[in-house]
Amino acid sequence: MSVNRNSGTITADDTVVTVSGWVQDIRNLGGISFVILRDRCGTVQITLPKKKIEPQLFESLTTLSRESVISVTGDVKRSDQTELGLEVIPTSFVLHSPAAVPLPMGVVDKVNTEMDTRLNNRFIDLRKPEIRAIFELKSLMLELLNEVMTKNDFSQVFTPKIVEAGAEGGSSLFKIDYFGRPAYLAQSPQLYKQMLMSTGLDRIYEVGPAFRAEHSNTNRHVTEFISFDGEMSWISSQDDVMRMIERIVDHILKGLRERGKKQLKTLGKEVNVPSVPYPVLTYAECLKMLKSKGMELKDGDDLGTEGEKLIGEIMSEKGNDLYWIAEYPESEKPFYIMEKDGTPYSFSFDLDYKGQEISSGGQREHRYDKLVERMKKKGLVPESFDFYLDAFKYGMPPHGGWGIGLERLLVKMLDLPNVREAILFPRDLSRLSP
Ligand code: AMO
Repeated sequence: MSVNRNSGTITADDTVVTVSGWVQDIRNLGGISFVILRDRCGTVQITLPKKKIEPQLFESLTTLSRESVISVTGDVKRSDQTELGLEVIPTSFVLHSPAAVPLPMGVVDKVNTEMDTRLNNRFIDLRKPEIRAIFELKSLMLELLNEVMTKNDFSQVFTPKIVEAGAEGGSSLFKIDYFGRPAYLAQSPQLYKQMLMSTGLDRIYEVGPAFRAEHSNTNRHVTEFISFDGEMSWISSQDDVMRMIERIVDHILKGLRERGKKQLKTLGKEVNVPSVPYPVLTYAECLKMLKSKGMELKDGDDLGTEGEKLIGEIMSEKGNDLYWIAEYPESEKPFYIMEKDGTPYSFSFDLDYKGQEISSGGQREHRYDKLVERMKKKGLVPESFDFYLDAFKYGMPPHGGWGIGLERLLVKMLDLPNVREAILFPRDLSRLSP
């Protein structure tokens, strides 16, 4: 009787095993041939000494196309030549699915395949252990996130992704036809998470897709990403929200470092865990820092990608990977952010990680009249937001919250060059398939 084993989990105590996987490679050396079989756990060598194997079996196994899916049953033998110290001498095999020739791209070839080719053939790209490791870490990240949110008394919620009004500016809305009425794909759960603050669900979080019609192709923007949003009531200031985010990010980074060791090793990466609290820069300080580096911005200007990068460099020289940029001009921030009365600034923040914004948030305007005033100031028509504004008319606690781009957090942590690396099937200006 054979036992089923994953390729990396065969032990010297096994005598007869069945291993299943993809044919990664076949080497024919005359008197002896090798089939390298790969699965989720690693690779195993199937060794075929020509004289000792039944000719039909030898012929069928050694002429398989690469990436075909098979199960092999055979005897486990010790071997000094393999990483595992073991090999399998086959007695039978089943071909589940032959792979067509040629492959659209290689799995183990040492050539650097273009990102477009990789994404066009993502099912093959994901057969590479170092690519799969990214998604195993993303899954671990979710586990850690749920853990830390539960520990801090947050309830997980799900809000609609088909909506009547957008919260983050008109230009990035995707319009859809909802039974003849115009509707949009949600850019963020912003309006709903705030409405929930009026219900007594004091602390909520959501992990879900967010849609943005981004009109440019950059390495940090996609049109669909996973947004990790939180909202909390009864805050005294935006500082309460910032401390909460630090607790969450710290738990995630530490957890990934501890529990993601195997995947990090596969990727050849280490996770640096900065100490909390993270340093705070105000927007005004950032302008001065940029000026000292020759980048002249006017008060009220967006820091932009270049500005963010430059500040990232300055902070990294000081050993700070993660840092806050707080008190943005209110003109730069959406209507729902609270103004810092008597100044042109706001109670807002961004969390930047190695020169890239990974989160933004702040204290919200919970006073109905002020909120309506701010909407008008931003050129919005308050009547279009009645469903939202109603929640502010009948008792709304002071509150604040954040949105974290989950993929941006992951790629920055792993120093990956593109947000698409952390998305299985990315969507962007030019990509709608696969
Ligand atoms: P914001 O628009 O800054 O804020 O988005 C929050 C975070 O989401 C990520 N992000 C993106 N990631 C990939 N591709 C994109 N096109 C993209 N756009 C945004 C970023 C960003 O920091 N409602 C507010 C949050 C709040 O105040 O609670 C919001 O959505 O990491």
